[in-house]
Amino acid sequence: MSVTVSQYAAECAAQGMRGDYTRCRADFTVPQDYGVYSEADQAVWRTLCDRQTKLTERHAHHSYLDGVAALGLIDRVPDFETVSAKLSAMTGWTLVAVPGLIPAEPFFDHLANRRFPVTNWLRSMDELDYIVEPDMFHDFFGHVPILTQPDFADFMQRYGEKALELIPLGGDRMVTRLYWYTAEFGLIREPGQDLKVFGAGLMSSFSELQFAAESGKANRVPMDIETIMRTGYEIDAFQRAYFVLPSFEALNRQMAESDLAAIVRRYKDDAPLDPAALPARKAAA
Ligand code: HBI
Ligand code: FE
Repeated sequence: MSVTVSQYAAECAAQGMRGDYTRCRADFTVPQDYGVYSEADQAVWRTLCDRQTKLTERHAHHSYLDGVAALGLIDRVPDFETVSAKLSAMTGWTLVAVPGLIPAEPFFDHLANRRFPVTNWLRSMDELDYIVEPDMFHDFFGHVPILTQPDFADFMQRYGEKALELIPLGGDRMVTRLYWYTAEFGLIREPGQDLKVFGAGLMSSFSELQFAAESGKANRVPMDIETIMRTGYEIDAFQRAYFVLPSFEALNRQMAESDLAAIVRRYKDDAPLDPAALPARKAAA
């Protein structure tokens, strides 16, 4: 039984969350209402993009950079409808505006239908380096450009579909880990290529992007879906493991070939694996 908008709106207000959930539709979306963005918002957007692109140009997978170029999102706060028209022509994905984090079930349902929820408010100038709740910069600058990459676009839809199947089996924590270590903190090293970043949590973080891409102290582990689903994580520190894909296609293949329901049934009550203890020595050559 998923939570109603009014129940969720009351919970979010009680927790002091930034978004206004009182105007949500039943699927937790709201109109973007571009007119609400002030010149201060536009200045924050430009400041964040100018600073972050200096890093993404160096460390982002080329498909992210191609997506930025194709969607054009740097100089002004993006208009979601305009971007959706371009994005849907490329991989069938569109954007929906939300007031912030929404319940898991509608979130996964949006992904299963190639709709990516993007938060409609932007952090303020004195929150540039870190913000507790994902804002429009994290969701848009971090998550959207890579949705132009066809294999990853397929993965995100398949992930949404699978998540809806696995939650009733008690797989909510394991499903969230799969999102965390790919869509949020994923790395990729294709044969003969340098290590590159595609995860949105890295793409939108000034400090962690450099750490994950450059530091000798980062624990980089070959991507394995079962291990990912069993491995815990923390939300307010640098990750103690980053999983490295050999290709986006390999992620889809593992998703298609793995019996995720069996993995959930087998490990759902186990203590999470410690990411710091994962063997990096096998890390992709
Ligand atoms: N809601 N708007 C929004 N964005 C998210 O990334 C998000 C969410 N709700 C749930 C959720 N993520 C998690 O369940 C995923 O990280 C798996
Ligand atoms: Fe995110």
